[in-house]
Amino acid sequence: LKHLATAAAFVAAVAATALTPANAETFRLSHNTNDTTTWQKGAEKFNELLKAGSNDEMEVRIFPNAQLTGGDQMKQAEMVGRGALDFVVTSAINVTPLVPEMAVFSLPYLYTDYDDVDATTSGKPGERMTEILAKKGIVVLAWGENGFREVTNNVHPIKAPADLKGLKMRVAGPMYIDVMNALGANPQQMQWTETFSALQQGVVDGQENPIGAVIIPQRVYEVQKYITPWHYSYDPIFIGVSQKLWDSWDAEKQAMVRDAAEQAMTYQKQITREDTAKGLEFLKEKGMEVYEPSAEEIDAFRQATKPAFDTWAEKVGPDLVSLFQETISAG
Ligand code: X2X
Repeated sequence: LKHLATAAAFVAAVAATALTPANAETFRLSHNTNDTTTWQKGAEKFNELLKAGSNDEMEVRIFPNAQLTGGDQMKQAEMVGRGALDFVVTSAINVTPLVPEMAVFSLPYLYTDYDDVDATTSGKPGERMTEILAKKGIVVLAWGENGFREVTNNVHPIKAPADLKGLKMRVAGPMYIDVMNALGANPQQMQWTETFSALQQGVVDGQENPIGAVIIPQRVYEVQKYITPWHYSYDPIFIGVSQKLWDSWDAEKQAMVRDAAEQAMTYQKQITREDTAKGLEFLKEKGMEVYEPSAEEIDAFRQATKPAFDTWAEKVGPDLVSLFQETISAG
């Protein structure tokens, strides 16, 4: 009898602790930039809001630098799709090996400004992409911003396509290989986590990334001399959650999580745009040489990248490209 009573007390104690916040559920969130970027700040904001919205019963532990996939930035989305990872903050180009359609966002010179971008992420194109990702087990909770990707290098200012000829350029994903080839450069796909030292050691001459989200916080200016804000490709980010985890929550919890993600990405987009707006001045102070191309010069880049646009428009599907283009021109 004594043993039974002890066992019953033990069971009761276990049941009681299950109800206390000490047993808060901790989810894993992966992203592939370091812990100083606006991706990280967006993830931290999401965690704050998630904790507040769940009375501290839910939280995320953030893993920067794609630690959970050994630095492999492409693999994170696939892991979320399989339910092996809970949350991801990742960008469109990183998902293209799993979902080629994601390359539509970053087609060269698809967008001219933030209004174009916002019209697509908040409209039908964003919804369509969300449906496509859902087929791979990834629930898109909210869109945020990596940004317009600008080109940097250590050899000379880039003013025209000819200036890229033969430059060794680090790129993140397959579409950018075709774009760089169209420009006459010598592209090499490389993980972001390996890029800083590759630039430092001269393994590659240049790279392209957004100013506010990545170039400034990750101090690319320390290892690169020249930057040309040519706005050639836009890259969104998003917070995604595994469908498995999502389906385990009731509607109320889902709404709370989505709301936290939306607010976090609104904040992330805002700080990214602020940091980008003052970015070129900051980079000049840090010793970078900025070349701001004219409208004619931009047009030359657009013409030169057209073959890559056409190749990838075919890959992602002409209907999807039209949906984006129609939304942009309607805005
Ligand atoms: O790897 C990159 O260039 C980065 C950080 O922008 C992405 O993750 C796509």
